[in-house]
Amino acid sequence: MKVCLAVVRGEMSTTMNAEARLRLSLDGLSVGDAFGERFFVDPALIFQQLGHRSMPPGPWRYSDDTEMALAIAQTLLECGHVDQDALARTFADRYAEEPHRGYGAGAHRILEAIAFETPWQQAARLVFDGQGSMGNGAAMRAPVVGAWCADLPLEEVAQEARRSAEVTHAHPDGQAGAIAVAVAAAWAWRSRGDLEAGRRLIEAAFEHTPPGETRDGIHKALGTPLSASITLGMERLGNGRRILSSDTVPFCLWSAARRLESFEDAMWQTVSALGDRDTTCAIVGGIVSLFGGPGCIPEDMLTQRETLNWPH
Ligand code: R7I
Ligand code: MG
Repeated sequence: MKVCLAVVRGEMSTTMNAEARLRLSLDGLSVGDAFGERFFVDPALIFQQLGHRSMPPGPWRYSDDTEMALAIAQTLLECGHVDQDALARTFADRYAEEPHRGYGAGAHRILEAIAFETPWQQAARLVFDGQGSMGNGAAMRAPVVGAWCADLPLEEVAQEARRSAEVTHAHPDGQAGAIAVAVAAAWAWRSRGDLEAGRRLIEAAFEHTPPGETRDGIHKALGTPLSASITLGMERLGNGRRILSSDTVPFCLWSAARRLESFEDAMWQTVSALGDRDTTCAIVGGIVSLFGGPGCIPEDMLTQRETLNWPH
């Protein structure tokens, strides 16, 4: 098992600012997204590669998970907080420029409407009979919110995460997934170096997540030993197959908690559950990179990922 040596030696910089944390988490998220996505591209190779842990050939193209995380990162750097109008515009502009990044079915409709000047408050309710989406799309991009806010009280992290989610996910459970993931990401940063932090990360997320199916799933994750097999974890918690917050986020928190100290192990175990593998790997990568700190993402993974297209 490859362990990030900086973590073990306790040499991590304690002075990383919000922007540096944001970039670190964005790298973890986008490498996870692009890595996981490769295991959709060529199903015949999946089991061979998983068995031997042979890295899929590059370049690894990233998907909507990274696109939307980039939009949040852009907004945070330009506005200093989750400015929802600015975020909606950035989501829509990036979507209009590159709509073929594997967006969810509801997301296409919402982003297209925002691009054509429908206020985001209305656009987010255009799907699923006006209830809004409870897809995993607000959670998939939320690690960067946790990274930016990591030195604020967790209640404030949760509030910013909710604001980042509301722009596209009007359903409370879609928002709950973003809250859980952002809190876990902030927690991962704050507990770096503590090799017993895994279970407490899930507890912190549980404590701040509003009631609903996602929170119920996180409760189940708390009752699933971190030593249990990935197969058992996936059977109990889901693997994102339904693309919902509730069948994605609990598994991701559990998988991240299981291997906080090794980005690479975390990626292989998460992708081995298959399911919504770009998104599960994006969420886990965005969290685990904050625990591991600078240098924890193996260079051979980072260099395979397509260059991030954004102005910062
Ligand atoms: O949430 P969202 O942005 O999806 C993100 C996922 C990630 O896996 C990405 O990598 C990309 O593949 O998509 O997009 P939505 O379209 O809002 O939600 C995703 C899916 O969740 C939808 O297409 C539905 O299948 C399902 N879903 C729902 N199903 C029933 N009732 C979301 N909300 C509902 C619902 O209320
Ligand atoms: Mg995707």
